[in-house]
Order: sequence, then structure tokens, then C-alpha cells
Amino acid sequence: MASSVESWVEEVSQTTRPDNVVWCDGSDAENERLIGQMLADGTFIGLNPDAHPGSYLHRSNPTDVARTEHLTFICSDTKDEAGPNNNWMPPAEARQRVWPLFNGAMRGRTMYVVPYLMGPADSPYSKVGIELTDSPYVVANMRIMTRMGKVAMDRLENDGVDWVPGLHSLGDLSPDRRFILHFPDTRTIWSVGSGYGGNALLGKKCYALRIASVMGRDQGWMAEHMLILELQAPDGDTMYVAAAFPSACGKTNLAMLRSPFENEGWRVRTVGEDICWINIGPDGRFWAINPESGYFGVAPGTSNATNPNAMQMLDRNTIFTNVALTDDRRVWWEGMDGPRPDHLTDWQGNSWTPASEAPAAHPNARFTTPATQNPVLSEHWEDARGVPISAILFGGRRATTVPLVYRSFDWEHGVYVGATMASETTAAAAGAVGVLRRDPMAMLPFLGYNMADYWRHWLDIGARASNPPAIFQVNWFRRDEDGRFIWPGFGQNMRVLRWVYEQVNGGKGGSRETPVGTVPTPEALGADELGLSAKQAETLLSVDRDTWVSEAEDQAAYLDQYGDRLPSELRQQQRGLVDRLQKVAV
Ligand code: GTP
Ligand code: SPV
Ligand code: MN
Repeated sequence: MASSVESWVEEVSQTTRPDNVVWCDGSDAENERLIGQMLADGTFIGLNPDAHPGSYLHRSNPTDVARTEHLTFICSDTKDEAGPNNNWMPPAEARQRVWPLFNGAMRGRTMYVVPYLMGPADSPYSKVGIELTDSPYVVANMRIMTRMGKVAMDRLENDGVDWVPGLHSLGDLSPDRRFILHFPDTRTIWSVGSGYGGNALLGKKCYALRIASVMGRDQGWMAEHMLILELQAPDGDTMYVAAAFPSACGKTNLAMLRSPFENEGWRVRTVGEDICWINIGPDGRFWAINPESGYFGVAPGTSNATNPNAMQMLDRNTIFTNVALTDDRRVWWEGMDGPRPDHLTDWQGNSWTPASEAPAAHPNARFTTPATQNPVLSEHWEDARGVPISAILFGGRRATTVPLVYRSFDWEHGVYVGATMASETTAAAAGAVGVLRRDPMAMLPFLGYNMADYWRHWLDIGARASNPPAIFQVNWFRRDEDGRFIWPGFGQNMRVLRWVYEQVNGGKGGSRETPVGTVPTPEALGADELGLSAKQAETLLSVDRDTWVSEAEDQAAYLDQYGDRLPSELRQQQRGLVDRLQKVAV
């Protein structure tokens, strides 16, 4: 046992005062014991064993159903290091205001010591964390989402590597006493008052993005909110694509896509579906690993029509959080196949009928399931050195303005496209839904330092790599005048991936240059096979000059917030965009 871990556990116990301390080894026996306890105390509800073997329902506290960005802080020495993109709390204030909330917080509870590894067991890029938590639900989730227990302790002992301490307590679950704090200088995490998702499973957003982004800045690599997919072409060639979309904007669905051209040989396999760590390889390419080993995915909207691979993946050994329950103890959520049941128990445990106004499942209801159950998992998902990325997609929810897909002109332009991307907010975070905001590289809620320095890092990494990926922007969410999505999305996104593949491999596939970048022709996407009218295809792929002139102005205003720290290259890119737009005939 690494003695530094032991002394930290001892020190935390002195404050939190748990009745017991349990060191988790990640074994089946340990997991079964925890499940038994949770079934007994109501934390878990057993599901129909025929329909859902090895699966459980958890209902979270109704005030604790999504990440809370307004209660998430970066505790760097200065506010400038955190940047205008973060809430900042000085470390001294954190000790004064937040540390006391841990005082005696675990009295009457067990404190679990959860060692975990982010990344494949034999990868040089993997990293160790230890989470101390008083939530057995968190332990059960961490066991799926990370390589937990012995494998992490072995790594720590054999390699003597650094580890990231994360302290988590449910506290009293009051939003008034809820804080998610990150100390980039000491690479430490404190989370109190929430038991949900990214607030509480500290390996995920807190470590693998906020703390890891700081490590990556200092060590020359990148931690990104990206899926990683393997794209197989008919001739057997494969290409890897990473894609950054904000929360609940389609990463899991794209990474697990079932191709409509499977029999022609166009296929997608999943490497990762939420987080991606990228290192530059000796060949000058971007090599990516998925630090996670499970999926904490959005349930509503998942069906055999939208994501049949996910439905198959969820049929066993899954923890469901805040979904609805049928009278025969099956799970249900809005958007699932088949008729809506006449009666359900909703996510809060209340009786529900179709006449009820509120949805039966919470819009941010989730499943936690092991990656190994994904029927389209890539053979390379645990490759120690990762997979080589040839294209990066940035995408958000934009009802207007942004075409279905376009290719940026070069690396710097691509960084500008990522830096200025915007998306309508979703139920993955507490707060209003559908509000358009800039969410650079889909990292706004997940970066552990100043966004301007992060853009500098992107530009530097691209310059260092002799063969960086091509960068694209995508938008599945453009709407028509009646407010309906124009693009069918899901499996049909294969058409966009096919065009991306053709672009990366020498620019085959019909395309057209616009001031914002290169867009496909409707023919290259097979728009008429999909039954899209000429007008729909035109709207989907259009770049409207006046709309883009105001978009470019708004982008400039956003970048201005970063003042002198803003890399001059991005300012130049903004001017370049305006110039190209001005040359368009009206
Ligand atoms: P996080 O786990 O929060 O990071 O989300 P994510 O980016 O993995 O999003 P996910 O794939 O879970 O999709 C979230 C929501 O977007 C679901 O309700 C999906 O049904 C919907 N969605 C995903 N892909 C598409 C698409 O291609 N078109 C449309 N219209 N909706 C989509
Ligand atoms: C996200 O919000 O991007 C998620 C879910 O992946 S959570 O783990 O809650 O952050
Ligand atoms: Mn996510």
C-alpha cells in the first residue's frame, strides 16, 4: 500500500469521522455485497430479472439530477489562471467555506477508498486516482466507469506514479451546501453535497477533464470532451475520428452508430464516447486513448430506431438512474420504442399516466454500463498507445446558421472554429435548456484553466505535430421553419462520416467552397435518397452571408473577453472570416 495514500485516508477520516473505512478491491464479491446493502436500504430498486438481469434502478435526490456548473469552481491562486470561462474560488476561501462541510460528514456512514485507473491497464498514458466517498452508489458506478481496485493499486505500487486525490461526500445533499472544487496546483478534487454523475464520479469530468487538462497543458498533451470512433471503409481501410460535442449533443450516439451501409462495408466501431486523451506520437500524429471503461449515457431518446446498439448493450448489468419504472419492473423513458405504457412509476417514485404533464423519466436520466457490453466496441479500444486520429469534428446544437458539415481550411482555422463553436444548452446541466451559448471545443464546463491559454495550447500542439488531424464542424440540429430537425441524424450521420473520410483521403466526394469552409454537395450526401427536397438540402448546407456577418461579430465579442491572453492567431482568423464574407456577392 502506498503510504502516501494511507496517510491521506487517515487525515480525511479525522475530519469526516466515518464509522468504517473500506478499501475497495473492485472484486465481484465486494460489488455483490454493496448491491445487497443498497437493495436493503432502498438506494437500489431491483428490476425484473428476466428483462434486466444484473440491473438496478436508482432514484437520486430530486434536487440532484445533473451537473451543477454554478457550484463548480477552479481554485487556482489567481482568478486569471481560472479565466472568465470558470467560477473561481481562492484556495483560502475553499478551506474556510467548504472544508468545514466535510466535518463529521461521514458519521454513521462508511467511507470507501476507491483506487482507480483512467486508461487501459497497460497504457503509458493511463493515470491513477483515489476517490474517498461515502456513497456506495458512487462506488458501484466507478467500478463500471473506471478500472477500479487492484489494477490501480498495482500501478501505483509498481510505477510509483503520482495519483490524484478526490474527496467526495454526499453531505446533506442540500444545493446550498453543494460544491465541486478543483485545485489545479495540487491536483486535488473536493466534492460535497451531490451524488450525481459528473459531480460525484470524480474520475470523469473532475479528473479526466478538469485536472487532466491542466496536466496536459503542463506535460504537452490534451484532455478533451470527445468521442473516439473507428470508421471502416469498404476496402478494409480504417480511419479514426474524434468528435467534441457538448453534453447531450450526440457523442454516445455517433460513437455507436449503426451504419445504413453496413453491407457495403461502411461501419463504425466505438473506441470511446465521452472523453479522449491525446498524445503526439513519434509519427507526428495524434494518438488517442479513452480513459474510461464504461458509459454514463443519456437514456431518453435511446431506442431501437435511434441507437439499436445501445439498446442491446443495456439489456443486462446496467445501473439506471432516474428512469421510469413499468408495473412489471422494466425501465422506460421518453423516446423508447413501442406504445407508451398506460401506467408507470415516474423517476421520483410517483404514479404516472399519459395524462401526467411532466415526463416519466427525468430528461437527464442515465444508464451506467460497461464498455465491454457494447456490441460494436472496437478491437482497438484498449490499445496501449491509443489509436491515430485523422479527423476532429466539432459540433453543437444550432437551430440556424451552421451547416450540416463543413471542413476548415487548415489547423489554425480549425482551432478558430472550435474556439467559437456555440450550442443550445441541454438537461445535462442544471439551469435553462435551449439557450445558445459559446462552448469552445465543448469544454466550457470542463476546462481547469483559462480558455485563452487552452487555445494557445491547441495552436502549439498542432504546430508540434507534423501530421495533425483535419478539422470539421458538424450540426445535426438545424431546423426548418416549422421547428423540425431537417436532418434525420443518428445512423444517417454515416453519410457525413463517409464524406469526411473522402475529404481526408484526397478530397474526393463532391464539395463546394464557402467563406466558412468546404461543404458537401447534396449529391455527395445522397440527399435525395433520404427524401430531402432541394430546398431542405439547400437550407441544410447553406452559408448565409448576413447571418454569418453577425455570427462573426458575435464571435469577436466572445473572444474579446479574453483580452491580452487571446492568441493573436485567433484574432487574425476572425478578420479572415469577415474578409471572405465581404467578398461574397449579394
Ligand atoms: P453526454 O453524455 O451528456 O456528454 O452526451 P452525448 O454528447 O453523448 O449525447 P448523446 O449521444 O447521449 O445524445 C443526447 C441526446 O441527443 C439524445 O436525446 C439523443 O437522442 C439526441 N441525439 C443524438 N444524436 C442525434 C442526432 O443525430 N440527431 C438528433 N436529432 N438528435 C440526436
Ligand atoms: C456530461 O454532462 O457531459 C456528461 C454527464 O457526460 S456527467 O457525467 O454528469 O457530466
Ligand atoms: Mn459528456
